[in-house]
Amino acid sequence: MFIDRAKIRVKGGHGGNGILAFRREKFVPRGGPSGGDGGRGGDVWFEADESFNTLLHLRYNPEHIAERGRHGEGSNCSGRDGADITVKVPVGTQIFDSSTGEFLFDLAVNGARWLAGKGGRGGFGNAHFATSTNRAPRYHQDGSEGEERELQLELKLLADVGLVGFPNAGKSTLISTISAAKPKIADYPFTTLEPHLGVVDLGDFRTLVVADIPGLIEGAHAGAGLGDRFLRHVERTKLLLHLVDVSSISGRDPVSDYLTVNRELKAYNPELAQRPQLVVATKLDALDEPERLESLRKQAESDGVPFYAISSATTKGTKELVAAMAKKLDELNEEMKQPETITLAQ
Ligand SMILES: Nc1nc2c(ncn2[C@@H]2O[C@H](COP(=O)(O)OP(=O)(O)OP(=O)(O)O)[C@@H](O)[C@H]2O)c(=O)[nH]1
Ligand SMILES: [Mg+2]
Repeated sequence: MFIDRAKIRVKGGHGGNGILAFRREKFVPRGGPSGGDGGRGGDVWFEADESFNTLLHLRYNPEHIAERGRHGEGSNCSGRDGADITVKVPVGTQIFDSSTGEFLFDLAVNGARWLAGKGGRGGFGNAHFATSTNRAPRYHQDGSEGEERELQLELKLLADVGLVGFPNAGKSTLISTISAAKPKIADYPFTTLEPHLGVVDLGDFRTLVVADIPGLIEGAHAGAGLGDRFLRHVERTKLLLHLVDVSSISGRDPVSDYLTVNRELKAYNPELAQRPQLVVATKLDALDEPERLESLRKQAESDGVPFYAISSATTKGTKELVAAMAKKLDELNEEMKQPETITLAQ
């Protein structure tokens, strides 16, 4: 099951108490204070780990409390520190304060770590307070509470390219031909129920990551079909491939499908509708009315969007498409480097 939201509570370990003790030993009269300090409570850390791809493991395990520090002991022995714990999350997980909604951290790179709940400080034992004027202090300090927080975690997959389109447009079939990903493919709508990623090998040790998400239909922004919540997973992509089925058997109108999906993108997030797109006509092998293809091409032209036509079944045009994606991404990366075009990330 793909879970991309989870609410959890974290708490750093309680600090151990310092204690009150005096050295008592034969032939050592008034041995002096010897109460040790308490140990520090353990911290709770988050770590981005690429071997995870959902937040499911946190759904049923919503509390993470680090170990408490041990109390100090006599003979000036400090208590042991509590062990830290690390909560592993998929790369791309964002952390928010669940009560205020405040954004706290983005675990966007594999191995990134964030301190979510700091352990409490250990208290000082009475030995700590001995001074020249007060050689036998009779006080000691308790350890402090660990930091406690309720957090909302949201996974937003990280990919370079996002696939959008109607159900059955051929999104999963395309990702299975250009990458090693093996998604479920079938001729009924909503075959894909959860997003997944495919890595496309461009040669020369270059790769690009493509995200396949469930199809969109008219009214997705109002919850129709699977709704539009999966669009969050293409929000961080730089480029959208907008796939439109032009085959005659689909019985659909390519131009109206194309316009509908764009409307849904806009309703979800106007900024996403402005994201660079490549329009891709699919299932060319099953096209027997060329005007279906032409009308879509004209629409893309009038919108000023680059247009491609492919068949994943015969792989016609897929190589050119991959090359075009790579080129467009290079251009976009280049543009991002120009200082005047940098826009502030939200
Ligand atoms: N003839 C032909 N059929 C194709 C081609 N690409 C995909 N199909 C068929 O179209 C149907 C839908 O393909 P999918 O890849 O599952 O479509 P999808 O866009 O991922 O659909 P959802 O996951 O439901 O949103 C399947 O039966 C595929 O075999 C193609 O290039 N040619
Ligand atoms: Mg699919």
